[in-house]
Amino acid sequence: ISKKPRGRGAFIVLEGLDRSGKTTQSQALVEGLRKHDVPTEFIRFPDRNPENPLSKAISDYLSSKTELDAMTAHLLFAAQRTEMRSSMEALLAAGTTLVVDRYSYSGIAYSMAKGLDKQWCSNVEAYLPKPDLVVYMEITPDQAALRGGFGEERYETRLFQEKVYQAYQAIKEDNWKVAAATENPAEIAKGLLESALQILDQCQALPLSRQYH
Ligand code: FDM
Repeated sequence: ISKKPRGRGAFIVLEGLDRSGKTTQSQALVEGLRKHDVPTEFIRFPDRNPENPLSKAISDYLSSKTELDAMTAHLLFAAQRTEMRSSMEALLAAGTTLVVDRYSYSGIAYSMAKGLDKQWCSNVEAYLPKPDLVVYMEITPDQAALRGGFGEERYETRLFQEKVYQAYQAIKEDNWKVAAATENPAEIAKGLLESALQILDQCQALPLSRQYH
């Protein structure tokens, strides 16, 4: 069996409001890439494995079992990414592509929605690896609300989702790929797979860079 030798994997992040279809699309992308013989792993933030103390602290906070100051909560989510950094970098270096459901941008957008300063929020993320591709699943809070009622978690209110939406608008970078979340899911998946394969080709020659540094 002859396979094209590959360099490093691509670091691909999906972002967007709750109900934007990120999780469905991340999973479709993982499958699509694997069908193209691209070794791919799926990661999501926050991780909620109850065996891991950071994950458990985040889960408890999201389900309102615990309360935390907004800055402390921000640091906690960022701590989980920091904790994952070396294993993510090792996978990428070994040629594995990572499809990541939420990353620093969720951290920043959800904290800005609570009134925290964009710069302070970004500083905490500065030394983490920068994605090669960020896909933003664009959906308005109105459209998201049409997809059904909210769950029980801390951020699942209409007012808060409005603020998160505004925050995403404020942090969106020019090189993000914006996908209209209300389009046909199969069409979105096709577009994302094309972008991912393209970025995979381009990033081979480039070192991984840092978020805001
Ligand atoms: N969230 C997620 C944050 O507030 N900060 C972060 O850094 C991350 C990664 O956690 F409401 C929020 C976003 C969302 C909640 O996410 C859990 P999922 O995708 O619903 O599991």
